[in-house]
Amino acid sequence: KWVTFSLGKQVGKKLFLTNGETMTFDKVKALCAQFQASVATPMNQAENTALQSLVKEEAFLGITDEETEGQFVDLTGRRLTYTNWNKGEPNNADSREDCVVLLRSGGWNDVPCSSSHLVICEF
Ligand code: GN1
Ligand code: CA
Repeated sequence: KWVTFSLGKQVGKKLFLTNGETMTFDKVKALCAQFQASVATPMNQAENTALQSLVKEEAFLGITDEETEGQFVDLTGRRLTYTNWNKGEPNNADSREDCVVLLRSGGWNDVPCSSSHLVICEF
């Protein structure tokens, strides 16, 4: 099956690309990995703003606390050096929010990994 990345944004050496599809977090990870890419993980405010300007819907970030509740890490397991949590987040609502989305405001919210959101890969 062909995947076309139709929308992208470069910031520094990093390139964010999306094909506009929404899917669960496991599928986002698998799709990005298929292209030797990772799931979008903003490392600073410039990258977060670039991501925010790229799309008009909530998108998964490559950040989870699946391993240790309350300890959010990137997909290489490293603790975060930059965060942009929305007010009141992360709140682990219903005790089942281990994934993270970028909100339209640019803020971050933890959500269930089983929910479907936009895929953005980073190269
Ligand atoms: C949403 O629907 P509600 O209010 O229970 C959101 C949570 C947020 C919360 C913020 C699945 O929860 O992650 O923390 O709003 N749930 C989902 O008020 O996106
Ligand atoms: Ca939440």
